Amino acid sequence: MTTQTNSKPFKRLLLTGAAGGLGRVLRERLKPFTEVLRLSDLSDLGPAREGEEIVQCDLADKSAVMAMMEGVDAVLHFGGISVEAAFEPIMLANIQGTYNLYEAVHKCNVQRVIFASSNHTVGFYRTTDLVDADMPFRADSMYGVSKCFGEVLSRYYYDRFGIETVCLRIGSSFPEPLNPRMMVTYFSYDDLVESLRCALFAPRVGHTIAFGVSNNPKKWWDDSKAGHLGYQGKDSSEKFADKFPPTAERPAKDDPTTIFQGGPFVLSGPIYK
Ligand code: NAI
Ligand code: 15L
Repeated sequence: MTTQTNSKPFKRLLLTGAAGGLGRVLRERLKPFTEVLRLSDLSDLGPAREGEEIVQCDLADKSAVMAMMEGVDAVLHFGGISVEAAFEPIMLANIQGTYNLYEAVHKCNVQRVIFASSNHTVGFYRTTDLVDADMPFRADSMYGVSKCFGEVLSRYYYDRFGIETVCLRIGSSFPEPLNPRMMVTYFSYDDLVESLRCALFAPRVGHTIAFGVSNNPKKWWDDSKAGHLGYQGKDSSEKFADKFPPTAERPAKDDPTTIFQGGPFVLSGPIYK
């Protein structure tokens, strides 16, 4: 005889960046994992729905971030500036904000963080390279540099305090690829949720750097060093191939957005070589 139970694996998960593009997707899709989903953002999140708590706060506000972390079991850190911008706002949201988050995680004894890192930590590798998690950073923008900071900071909190983090270097997570580059970087919402499930429930993750990408035909990233998470992409950009036939207009072969993995992010300044 099986006993029916309503209990969910986590008591309280915290999602930062909950008003953003991915946050709005995850708002519904994380609920099966947790009794309470605490949602946070600088922007308005509307009223709390069933099983939700809302905390509107600026990640750059250390005491507000500390209060937001009370009673949390694990964090999905998606908040911050998600594109290239001036250094000052990136510094406040992504650098100061991520530091504030880890200080709060440490003080509140949270055991695991999933950090929404980015492919732009390695965007100055070439589109002919196959990049793995142990290769040096080659950020393509100040935004990418801020994500490198988050990866290094999370490694520090693991080595010093044993706080586990999965840094998920997300490719392009949108309903569908928006340009030919995204045929390589596409990460479907279903695969995003599956990779988060793996990152939350793997028994031990230590400090893991994983690539967030679907099972697309062409690959720039070797994710084998995150094999212990058990993530297998089920979707593929292949089904969108008709959107970008070989005859479709695309940047020239010698265009920087063709040469470098980061695509348009490499155009945020001059390129040395
Ligand atoms: P988004 O820009 O739509 O959402 C980010 C959210 O963070 C926004 O709702 C914004 O209000 C909030 N935020 C910004 N500054 C804040 C602050 N100082 N305090 C509190 N909240 C703040 O971005 P999206 O696409 O949802 O991405 C979510 C995360 O995933 C970001 O960290 C982004 O860097 C990362 N990512 C996303 C990718 C994608 O393809 N969507 C690719 C790679 C990384
Ligand atoms: C990112 O890091 C951005 O947050 C997202 O908006 C996309 O631009 C994505 O990378 C990408 O590389 O397509």
